[in-house]
Order: sequence, then C-alpha cells, then structure tokens
Amino acid sequence: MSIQRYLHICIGIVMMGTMGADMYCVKGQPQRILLDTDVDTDDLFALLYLLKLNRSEFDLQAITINTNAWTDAGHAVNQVYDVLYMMGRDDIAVGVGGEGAILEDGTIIQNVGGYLPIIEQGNGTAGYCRYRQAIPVGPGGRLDIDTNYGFRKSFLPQGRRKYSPLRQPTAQQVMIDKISAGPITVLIIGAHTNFAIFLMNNPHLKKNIEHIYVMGGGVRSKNPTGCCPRKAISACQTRQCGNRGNLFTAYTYNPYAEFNMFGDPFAAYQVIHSGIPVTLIPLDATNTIPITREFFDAFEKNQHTYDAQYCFMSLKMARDTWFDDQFYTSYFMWDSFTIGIATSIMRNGKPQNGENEFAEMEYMNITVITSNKPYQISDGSNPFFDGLKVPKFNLKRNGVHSGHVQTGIRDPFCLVKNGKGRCKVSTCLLFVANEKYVFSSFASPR
Ligand SMILES: [Ca+2]
Repeated sequence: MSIQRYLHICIGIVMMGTMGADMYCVKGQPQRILLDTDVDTDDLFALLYLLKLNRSEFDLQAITINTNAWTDAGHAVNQVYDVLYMMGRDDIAVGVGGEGAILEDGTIIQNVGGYLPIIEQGNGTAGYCRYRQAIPVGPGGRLDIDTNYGFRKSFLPQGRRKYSPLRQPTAQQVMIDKISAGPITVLIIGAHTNFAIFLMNNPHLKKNIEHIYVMGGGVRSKNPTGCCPRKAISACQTRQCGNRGNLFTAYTYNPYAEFNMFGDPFAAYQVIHSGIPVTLIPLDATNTIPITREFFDAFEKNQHTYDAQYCFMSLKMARDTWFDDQFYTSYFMWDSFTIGIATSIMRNGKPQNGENEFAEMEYMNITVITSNKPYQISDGSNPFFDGLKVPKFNLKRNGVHSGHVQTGIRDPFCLVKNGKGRCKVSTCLLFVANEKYVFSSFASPR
C-alpha cells in the first residue's frame, strides 16, 4: 500500500471521528458508555475499573453480555448483577441474549439471540457453535469462569436483581434504548455478536455512536506463552511461543486467531467496517503487561476495600488454577488495560493522535478475515452460502465471506500430512485498523 493511500485512510477515519465527537460534545457532561462483555475474570477487573472512575466524567449506562464465549447467560448475568450491587450501581441496565433469530433471507428478527455467532443463527437460537469449541467446557474454561471460581455466591453480596429467563432485558433492547437516547461510546471486550447484530439492524442509530474501543485481535503480535528458555532442558516443549494468536486449545491448527475475534469473525468484520471510528487494543499491546509476581505481591498487600479483596481473590484463584507454572508470564491484563486506554483517551478529549497515559497509538488499515480460499467452492462449511439460492444478507459470491469457514477447532481443512495443522489464514484475523499500542508501564490498582 502506498503511503499516500495509507494517509488518506487515516485522515478519513479521523475526520469521521471528529465529526461525531464535535456534533455531540457537551461540555461538563459525563461521557455515556455501553460495555459489551463476555464476563471472564479479567472482564470483571475491567468492569470494576470502570465503576471506580469518577461518575462526573464517565457514566456507564449499560452492560450487554456476550453469551457465546467464556460464560453462559444465567451465570454471567448474576455475576454482573452482584458486582453492580456491591458497587451500589443497580441503576445500570443489563442485557443478555434474546429469543429471536435470523431468517434464511437475512432478516434479523427484533431481539435476536446472541447465543450463537451470526453465521450459526437460523430460525432458532439452538444450533451449532463452531467457534466456541475453542473454549474448554470444564476446568480452565466455562466451569471456572461461570462462577468466577465460586466466589460469586461465597463472597459477593446478593442484591434483588437475578437472572430471569424470558423476562431478562435483551442485549438488543438495551442497546437500542441506550444508543437511541444520545451520544455514547461502546467498549467491546468479548466477541462482537451483540453489537454487530445491533449495527446490522439499526443503521439509523450509528450516528449516536461516537467511538468503539475493542480488545481483540493480533496485528503483529508474538505470543510469549509457552516459550522455552534459551538453555532449556530437553524436556521443555515449545507451545504457542511466537504465535500471533492466543487459542491455547487449538494453536497448532490456528496460530493466528485471538479469542474475541475467533468467537464471531463475521460480527467482528461488521464492527470494524461499520464506518464508526474504532480503536483496537490487540494482543500486541496486552502481551506486554503480564501480571508479574511483583504486581501480584504488591496487590496482595494493598487490599483496602471489599472490591479490591474480590479482585485479588479472583486473581489468586486464576493463578492457582493456571494450566501451567507460567502464570506470571502468560496471564495478561487484557480487558482492564483496554478500559484504561479507552477512558484515558476519552478523558484527554479524544485527541486525533489517541494520546493517553498508558500506550502509544498509531493508525493502521485492517480487516478481519472471515473465510479461506477458494471462495467459490461450496464445501458445506459456510451457512451464509451453502444450499441457499440467495446468500444470507445478500453477501457476494466469490467475496471475502464466501470461502471455506473453519468448522471446528480441529478443522480437517487445516490439516497437513504430518497431522499438524495450519489454516493458511485463520478464520479470523488479519489486521488492523486504526490504532496500535505499545505499552510502557502499568497503572497501579485502584
Ligand atoms: Ca473478555
């Protein structure tokens, strides 16, 4: 890409962002925020970080829950309700899933469910979930994260709000209510299903979204997890070391994908290409801030509030149940770091260079790869095209979404002769658009 083209793209993005911000900027008003989360343990840290900020600056209006990743709907909602109750914030709306679906012709029914990635959504909300297979069901996965290692019931005070199937406000309804009410910033720290469906169904409300901040993807990242020391004993087996992505369950098949993008690549594509200014905090940045032993020890000595105790206990349990003995070099501050950068940029008045107190930023031109070549072959893997006279959402045949789609974490399409895989390009990434981040230091816990 020529420099001229690159600059043109950068300027275009900045212009859009500036227009949106200026149109709605009201001095002295707190900035309205919607958080979409998959309620993993580090999402809870991110949520608490947000709740500890000054409400005269940042007004968290709503939380919508991504239900096709690390947690299941009921558990995730209760977790969020109880954290909000602990923090005295029962006023914040919480939305999850939905009971509608997406019809064969691409019509999105109101309140469509977020329980499956968009590619799997048919007439019902029950179906296949190809990407979620990358997330372990048992220990180290949903079994632990659904209950935050059991700390919800044993530690958090219980308020009046509880998960209520069929009566629970849906993610789509909460997004429509809060985004139509005025200018808002959207923070996405899980897969993009909820917000992509919202954008596809409510394009007239895009004008109210000032900016999107995303934790996700890997641009030029090199995963430091599973690297052997230089003078390693022969027993040391290199694992994801150097991979761009972080699918620890499937890195031999797909070394490129990052979990949040992998959870719903088509949804991530919709968000990245929505035309709304996007700031991405990819693994490139988050991989530079592991929870070190020094940080852990300092945190242990600084638990001065109930919520700090909750964070520390959660972190300790994450450490004690970590899958290997490399916790201090492989557990990163993914989502809390993202919220720190986002709110720092917002506090600075959203400068065009993205200046903030935690990271350096740069513009980049990115996309999300949602399917593999060959694009024109119907091989039974792609529900947007296979068996349909008209592709869903009127997508183009031979286009970027029409190729082979990874059918599971051990997709035979990705296998080569020696039994080890390498999807040439993952069902997910490539990258990246707007900004980039090199991290220099970490903020002390609040
Ligand atoms: Ca998350």
